[in-house]
Amino acid sequence: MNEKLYLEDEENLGTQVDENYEQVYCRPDTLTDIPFHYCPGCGHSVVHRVLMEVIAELGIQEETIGIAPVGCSVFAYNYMNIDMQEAAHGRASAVATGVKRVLPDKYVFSYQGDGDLAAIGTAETIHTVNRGENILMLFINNGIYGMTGGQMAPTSLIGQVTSTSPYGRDAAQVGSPIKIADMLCLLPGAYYVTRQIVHNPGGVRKLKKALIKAFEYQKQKKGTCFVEVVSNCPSGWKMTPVETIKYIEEQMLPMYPLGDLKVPKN
Ligand SMILES: Cc1ncc(C[n+]2csc(CCOP(=O)(O)OP(=O)(O)O)c2C)c(N)n1
Ligand code: SF4
Repeated sequence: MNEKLYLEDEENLGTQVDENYEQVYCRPDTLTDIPFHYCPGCGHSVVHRVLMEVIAELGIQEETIGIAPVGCSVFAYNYMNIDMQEAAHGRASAVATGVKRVLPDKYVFSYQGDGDLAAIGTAETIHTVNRGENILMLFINNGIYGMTGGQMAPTSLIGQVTSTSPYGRDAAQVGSPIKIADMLCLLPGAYYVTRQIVHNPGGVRKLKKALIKAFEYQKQKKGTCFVEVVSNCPSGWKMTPVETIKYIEEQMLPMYPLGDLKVPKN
């Protein structure tokens, strides 16, 4: 397919590229043409893109149902060009359970931030995984409540300054960060649990592979797949996008190490 291509850099904006060029990278059909509302540098946009690329490449656009959360990604259904259902705060995995049980042949995923999944939805999260619901739970851990003004989340780091911990998170007062993915590994219903990132190209590639695996396991009816993404929130953290990369690598990853936490034996 030789579509007309145009240069996008400032100097050559709109210049048509030689028609012999072939387009090798474009927006997948699984994303709508609506521009993301996320802050510059926010991990949500990259995760949306990767997830939708995977669904496009697996050819399951018509077979997939996503459950949108409450939080910054509350409007995920505006961007993801698939069937979507909104859920009340914290209840996405419960709604996903219902959808999957009624339509067991569909691919079902919940998409949730840490305030959603690890605070208000703790009970739903634990019991969904304990039941081994055959869904993908995609967990965006940015260590903060992004949408409502950067309050402390269960995942906030010790000493982390947030709008509700202005002197830094104090474990003696509010407890320690909860490693949700590690906890869920203990439940027999958790089939595949992994922690990934999206702030560098290698991380994006690995997340993509993890999501492909999760959908394959779902097809094989193996149980709950839980994919955590350690993500950045420049606005909530009051940092530039570049500063958030350093913060993730130096502060967050020691607490939330990357890689597979639970994988099938064979
Ligand atoms: C029952 C209920 N309580 C509180 C809120 C307010 N609220 C909306 S979004 C949000 C925090 C979301 O944070 P998170 O899930 O981490 O997502 P992020 O915005 O960081 O992506 C809260 C507390 C709500 N909508 N409903
Ligand atoms: S507040 Fe944070 S999580 Fe929300 S859109 Fe902005 S950067 Fe993303």
